[in-house]
Amino acid sequence: MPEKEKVTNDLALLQKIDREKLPFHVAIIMDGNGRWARQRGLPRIVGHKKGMDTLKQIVTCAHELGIGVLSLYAFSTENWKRPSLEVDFLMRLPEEYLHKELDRLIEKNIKIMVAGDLSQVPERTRLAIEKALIKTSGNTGMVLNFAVNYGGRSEIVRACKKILSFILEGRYSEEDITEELLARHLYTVNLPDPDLLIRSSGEIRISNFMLWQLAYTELWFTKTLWPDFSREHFLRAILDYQTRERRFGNIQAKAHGKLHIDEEG
Ligand code: V0D
Repeated sequence: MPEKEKVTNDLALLQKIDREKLPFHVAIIMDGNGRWARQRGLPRIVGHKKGMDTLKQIVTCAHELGIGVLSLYAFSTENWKRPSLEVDFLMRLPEEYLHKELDRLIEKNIKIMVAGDLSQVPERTRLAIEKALIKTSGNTGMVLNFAVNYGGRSEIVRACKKILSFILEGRYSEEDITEELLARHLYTVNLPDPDLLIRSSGEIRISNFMLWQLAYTELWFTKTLWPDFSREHFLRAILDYQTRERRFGNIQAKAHGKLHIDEEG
């Protein structure tokens, strides 16, 4: 599609969006980078690189819209099983991203957070991320939450162990163990649960991402691979979210449109 047409398309969608009903927290599984590359006979790392360009576009779009939290699944605990060259390449991406983007993020008052176990990521990567966490810790605008070496089940196990250690120290008792307490020991501590989860590349599953937090989240799937994902898809996901009635386990509303699969793309 020519650039001009794309922009008019974006504008038409943008005008339809109700600024009063924006999802506060949007989570994204940025899937399909490897497949995008393979379809073009290119090495998988080229797909990841292209995926980073998409990421930058979506961060800008989310910030302009006034999204409160953007959570991104960047690297799962399972991703270590990939070929070591690919893992090495992926582990260089946080540094590359931050080298180019950190000043821009700071200008926009964006706060970076990380969900996941950084103790196992290479030191250079960890130091680059920690520097960004410190530099943006006082920012009060959009939260950019990167899941790195993250697994939903292991996050819950970790929370249980933390709570147990507090109990053994006599700081909590059994009655203190509630859903709210457990939630406060997850990586997402003070963040509200995601309102909308987007997954690209046609896989219709959660893949161990934010298991606890996604309990009542609206789900939106597209067959589009992450490198081809655009502002237009992001806006369409938000528009679709705005047509849904959220029930949070209540009964009054009609059961419709809970799970959406993008038709084309
Ligand atoms: C590859 C497409 C940004 C999906 C986006 C650790 C997969 C590009 C980061 C990043 C990756 C992480 C932490 C942080 C700042 C940036 C990133 C990984 C992969 C794997 F504090 N993009 N990105 N991290 N990709």
